Amino acid sequence: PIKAGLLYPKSSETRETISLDGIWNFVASPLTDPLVGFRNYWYKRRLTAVDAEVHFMPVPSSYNDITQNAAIRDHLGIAWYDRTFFVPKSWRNQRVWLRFSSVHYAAQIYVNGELAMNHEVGHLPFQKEISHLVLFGDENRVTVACDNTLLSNTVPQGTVTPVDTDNGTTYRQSYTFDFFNYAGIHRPVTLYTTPKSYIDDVTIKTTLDENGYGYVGYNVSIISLNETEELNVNIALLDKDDIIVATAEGSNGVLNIESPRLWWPYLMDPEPGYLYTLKIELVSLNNDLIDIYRQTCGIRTLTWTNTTFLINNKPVYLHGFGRHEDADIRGKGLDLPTTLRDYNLIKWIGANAYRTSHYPYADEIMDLADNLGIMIIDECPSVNTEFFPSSLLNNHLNSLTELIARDKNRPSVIAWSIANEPRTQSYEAGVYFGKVAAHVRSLDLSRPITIALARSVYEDRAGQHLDIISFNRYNAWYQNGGQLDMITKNVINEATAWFEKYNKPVLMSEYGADTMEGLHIYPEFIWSEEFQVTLMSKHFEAFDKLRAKGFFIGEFIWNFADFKTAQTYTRVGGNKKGIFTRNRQPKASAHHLRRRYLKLAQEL
Ligand code: GCB
Repeated sequence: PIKAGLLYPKSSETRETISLDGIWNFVASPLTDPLVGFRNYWYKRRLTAVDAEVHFMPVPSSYNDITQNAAIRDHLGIAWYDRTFFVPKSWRNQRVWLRFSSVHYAAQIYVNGELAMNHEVGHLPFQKEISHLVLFGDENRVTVACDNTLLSNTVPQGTVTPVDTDNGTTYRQSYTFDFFNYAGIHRPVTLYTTPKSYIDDVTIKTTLDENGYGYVGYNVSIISLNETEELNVNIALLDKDDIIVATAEGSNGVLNIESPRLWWPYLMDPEPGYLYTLKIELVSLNNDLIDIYRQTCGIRTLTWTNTTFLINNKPVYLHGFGRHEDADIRGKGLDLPTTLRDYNLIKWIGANAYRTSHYPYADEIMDLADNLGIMIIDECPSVNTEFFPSSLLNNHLNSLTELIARDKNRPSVIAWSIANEPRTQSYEAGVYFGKVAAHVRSLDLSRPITIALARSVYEDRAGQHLDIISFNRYNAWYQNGGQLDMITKNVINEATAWFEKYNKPVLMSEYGADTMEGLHIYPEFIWSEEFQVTLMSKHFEAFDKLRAKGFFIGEFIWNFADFKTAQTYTRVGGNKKGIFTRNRQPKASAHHLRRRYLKLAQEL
């Protein structure tokens, strides 16, 4: 669990950054001797000097699809990475930090052979001061032990079972969630400095009053080198043109802005995603600059009732997708060309929102959502939980603590999704999600909480703890496969039943159909492009009728793009429910969705 801030490393007048992205050495530990690297102290030498096959591996990237070796694709257990780096002599009087923006699933990080930090749960950043471990003005080595094993107490859960193969007994990982368990160093690795006394964290909350005044509340946490040192904090809020619009002193306070430019979602304003910058300066008593950090923020409010979700006091209808971080070759590794292509497609299609199914996405992806005004339902990595041991609860709560620490200042984040499709029918699950929701509320009361629910309305026991009811349902696919005349009424009835049970706003967080690009069958037949299009139309009909009833707040098609899954006979090269192919080209459904989303946008 983290106790400190998770501010993104940025260069400034007082801070330097060095990227450690690039080509690293990589060794997959044999499953027959998974602990060999620890027993033989691989972290005390260069990996090129150990007795194992070394591959070159790109960082950031998943390691699975880089080689021609199925054993690396399907690797289970520890994988080792290392590289060397220089620490400039000039950094001697600074604190030196190392940040991993995510390693999946668990990681141990060694610097020059000494353990620097541990982290568990993928898709979330972790960082540690390593000043005491590095050689200044000299070469250093970082070694990563990355473990992708998923068990009953990991988030997400998985099972490892022994199997008898042609080559003897081995172990296999299985999991019930529907995406490939890609692993490796998935996001950037950054070496950076802070001064000895530094800005550790900032929390920003914004509100508006009835006269249109904006208020930016801030709370800065400082770490000082010694307790006797007297420090001041100077704050300035800058608009997009770098003009100072308000100033303050002290580590917490409220800035008043007379007529603020509000953060509006995409298509609700000519300039959506308007961001201010909170400039935080840490100064000595005689005003010498010690540290400076710039945090972007958007001025907006979120409110919700039992029927409506409002942004800046205006009701919004959410229309978008569930997505994945997934691309050919790099898997879940951060890929900026794909990221930008995706946002261009999101804008082209006229969506205003998406859910980060089924885990937190990279900082860079979230930054773009802030900038473009795309609303995010921010999901933690809890997907398809089947049973609820107490050791799981702890990891689940930690994942939310870290997610909220990372994303709390993002205007794009409009809700926390605390799970996807957990088995919520048991008494135990009801108690469990009561605890998870209470934990989130203890950290952030400014955003509503949801779960993408999938058990039936009548048996669910988690909805009572939520602010928004999201539900996933595959009419004419997993239920009544192929039967397009069994969609509209079922969707209307189910959404209405959720509302009647819980008296909370309802959104459909998943619906869709696997579709093989280029497969045309008419009349509509499952897997064809025609089938996907008509299945959507039948849902649209239900959504329009539901909106007229007043409690239905959004529609998210599954999925934005095709993505890789584990091998199973129901998946042809992966899940094909994308409206874009894995290569981000439109299926017929994308054009169909675009017509609807652009029409919806006109109503906003
Ligand atoms: C779901 C899951 C999602 C799957 C989807 C499907 O309910 O939430 O992860 O990919 O169904 O296509 O089966």
